[in-house]
Amino acid sequence: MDPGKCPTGCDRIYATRRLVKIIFATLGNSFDKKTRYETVFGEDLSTRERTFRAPGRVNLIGEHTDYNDGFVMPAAINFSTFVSISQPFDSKLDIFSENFKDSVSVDLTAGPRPRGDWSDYVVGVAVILQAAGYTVRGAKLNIRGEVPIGSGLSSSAAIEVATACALVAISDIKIDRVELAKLCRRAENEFVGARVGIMDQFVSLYGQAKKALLLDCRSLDYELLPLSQEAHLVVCNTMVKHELASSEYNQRREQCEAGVKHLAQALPHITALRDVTLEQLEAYGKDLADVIYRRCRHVITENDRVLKAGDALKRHDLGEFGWLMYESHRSLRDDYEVSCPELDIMVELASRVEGVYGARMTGGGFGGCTVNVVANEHVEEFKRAIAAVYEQKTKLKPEIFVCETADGAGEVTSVPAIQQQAGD
Ligand code: GAF
Repeated sequence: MDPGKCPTGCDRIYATRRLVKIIFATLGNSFDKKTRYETVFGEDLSTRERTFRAPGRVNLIGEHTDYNDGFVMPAAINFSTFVSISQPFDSKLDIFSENFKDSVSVDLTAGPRPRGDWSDYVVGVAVILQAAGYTVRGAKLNIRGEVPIGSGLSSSAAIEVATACALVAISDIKIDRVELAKLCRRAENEFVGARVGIMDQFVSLYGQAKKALLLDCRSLDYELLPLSQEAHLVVCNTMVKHELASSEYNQRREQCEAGVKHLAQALPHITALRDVTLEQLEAYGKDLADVIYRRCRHVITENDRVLKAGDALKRHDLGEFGWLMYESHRSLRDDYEVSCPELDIMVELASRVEGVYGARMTGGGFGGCTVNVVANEHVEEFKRAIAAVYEQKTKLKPEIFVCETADGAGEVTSVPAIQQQAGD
């Protein structure tokens, strides 16, 4: 279709839209309080757009192990990001975020640079696809995210993966899901500047409803394990926002690398903490600084817990699974030091409620959510008890919701109405 012609012959309306488009283009990026990109960029593309959805995740166990080549066990959840994309028309990406009521326009041929805001997750994916040798066509993208931001439920992977699915579809790129997960992680590592592992992008692409995904982050072999029907996953948002891209996360990675470097003097075959046993740490880690020793101990013991948790799920042993969750939290709090007082309070309160098998912080830490495994018949009581006492102790009103698991990313026919969120 000729982009200068009105498809329905309504020339006056179309001319007006073109004028609006020119005015907005002149105003640059200050398009506050618009609702969708067609009102911003002046062209109604609703009849020829396609929509892609990618879910956030809750991590059941296996925290800060993915970037140590270790094991994780997340599940995809029914909070997603939706990217609606138009047919390609030139080398520009015109992006509108419904959440931020903000628009960004970049020329893909001009080597876009990070802006330090939400758009980096979108532009970064396009830039990295190009860097990997794929030809990305220009497009208009409308983005709506339901995953609460900064809550440890991986809104970042959801936006990256939904964007990647949309861009490869309209650019006719043939690529498998493993490669897509790796490129999305690379976008976050190299463009956004957070040195995250592969867990979130992988589960956003490979998750399945009613299943936990046990992933070996080195080989990327995975198993989908059925979740018990006797209990629900309940997520409690402390309402303390984490700063994942903050120096703390990257510092933990450096500390793990320092541990590997030291241990490799005695164990030359190791390339990651995944290769080290607790006995080896005890034998060869005596000269490590205490803080590095504890970081290593968390990763080594957490890997072991994930594998045990996988076995427990297979045996339908929720008691053992829950105990491993508490142990994981303790290790994240004391050895890895990525918890915060609010997360600790939330876990402590949960441990006292009848019918709770286990509870722990989920995600990168420093705020965000806990995940709780609660017997079906005790869920309502759990929600009531936690909400009241947590608010009393912290003066923060928590968001508590029963978490439905979901399938991984794919194309959808429409964007659902905004659902209740677990945060902002
Ligand atoms: C964040 C990161 F994105 C993941 O890769 C993972 O490291 C997690 O923190 C901690 O387990 O979600």
